[in-house]
Amino acid sequence: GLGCPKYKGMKYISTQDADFKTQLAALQAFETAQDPQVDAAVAAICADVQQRGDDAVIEYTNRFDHTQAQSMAELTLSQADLVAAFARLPKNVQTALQTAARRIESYHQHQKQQSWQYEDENGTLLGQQITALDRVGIYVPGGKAAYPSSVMMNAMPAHVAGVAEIVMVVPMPYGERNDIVLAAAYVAGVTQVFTIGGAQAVAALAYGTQSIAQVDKITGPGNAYVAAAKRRVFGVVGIDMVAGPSEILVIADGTTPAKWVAMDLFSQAEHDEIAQAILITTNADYASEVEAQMQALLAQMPRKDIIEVSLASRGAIIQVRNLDEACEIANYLAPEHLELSVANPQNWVPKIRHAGAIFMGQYTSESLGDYCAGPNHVLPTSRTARFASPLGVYDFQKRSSLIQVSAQGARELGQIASILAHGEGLTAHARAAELRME
Ligand code: HSO
Ligand code: ZN
Repeated sequence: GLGCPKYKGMKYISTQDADFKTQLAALQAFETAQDPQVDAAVAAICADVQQRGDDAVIEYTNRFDHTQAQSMAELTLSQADLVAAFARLPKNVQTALQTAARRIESYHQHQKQQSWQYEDENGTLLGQQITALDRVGIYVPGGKAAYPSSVMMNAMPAHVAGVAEIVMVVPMPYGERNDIVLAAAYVAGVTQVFTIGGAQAVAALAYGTQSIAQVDKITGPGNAYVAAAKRRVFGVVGIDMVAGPSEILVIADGTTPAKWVAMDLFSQAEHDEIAQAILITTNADYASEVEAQMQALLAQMPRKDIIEVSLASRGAIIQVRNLDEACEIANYLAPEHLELSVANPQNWVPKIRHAGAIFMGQYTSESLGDYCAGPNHVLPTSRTARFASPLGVYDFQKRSSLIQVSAQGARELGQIASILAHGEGLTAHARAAELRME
């Protein structure tokens, strides 16, 4: 209102509080309710696209994205369009994109799984063959939420896995194109682009249309409609995780300049009003310093309104007695991003079991990981780091089991299989094994 945002502060809790556990549990709560109206709308769109293909996609695109396309060709970009978008960018942006792409690529090269085989004692060959998916779809949101960095983070692991066709869909409301997004697609190896979005784009990728060949998996963030559509088509195609709001947890021992930590908390809070930023510290004076810095810095932030709501509603400062306690809380919260902003992070990292990405030491701002350090920024949120991992090359590879039984193996394994098959009353199974023993 008056141009001077009031810093409302974060919740302050301590492991010494009698109701600490309740307070900690309350931090995780956020509105996840799936809207039945969204679901119903998405169901109708998916069914329509499945039935009418291109015509339905064009109609929904014109209606929701305010375009006047007559054919899918008008909603299709060529490789030349991507190259042209890249060429229009300032030199420093081109170089930054290329350098980031190269770093992300080399990191992901390390994730490639290899096929393997071994021979057992009766001469049977056993193994696992790794293959890349043939064709994947990458959803990129339109408008303000279109992050070129996310284009690279989704496309690059597919590219490194060896996926032959990487199809990007990105809505272009009013036909406005985002050059950095298209340039990021270019440097990350995207092979085809359709300027469509929403549930209709997800359905088109999942079922295929006259102009869009069906994909095998769809990844990438999107709004409630996109998330609902991905859930709906799961099973027809693979999907990645359905991501929640961004989270950062900073464990600080007071050795990192308070201003740096304050800005790191802001950096994730600025994503969303329901993003979560938490500071855990052993040092109460330091906590006050970080708060004073946040208070001083907030007014300069263009997204101060978002930051303020995020910090006031979901943020917290947690006072702990020691770093062991801090690590326990981190494991319980299983944050998307964890900064170990402490003097000897290597001593503490073995104690962390649940976190999407761990940023070690005072120079490692989480934001470097968002853009160019190398690891993926698509990470498990909402405590799913207890069982899930960053998006990676392995999400675009699959495994086939290999079995080649020798004559001796057929006799030895046949005996076992025959007994178990008869036990299940499956005579053909038993006979198939027995025939090879004779
Ligand atoms: N921190 C976000 C990714 C991102 N940040 C994109 C900036 N641009 C993922 O949680
Ligand atoms: Zn970010």
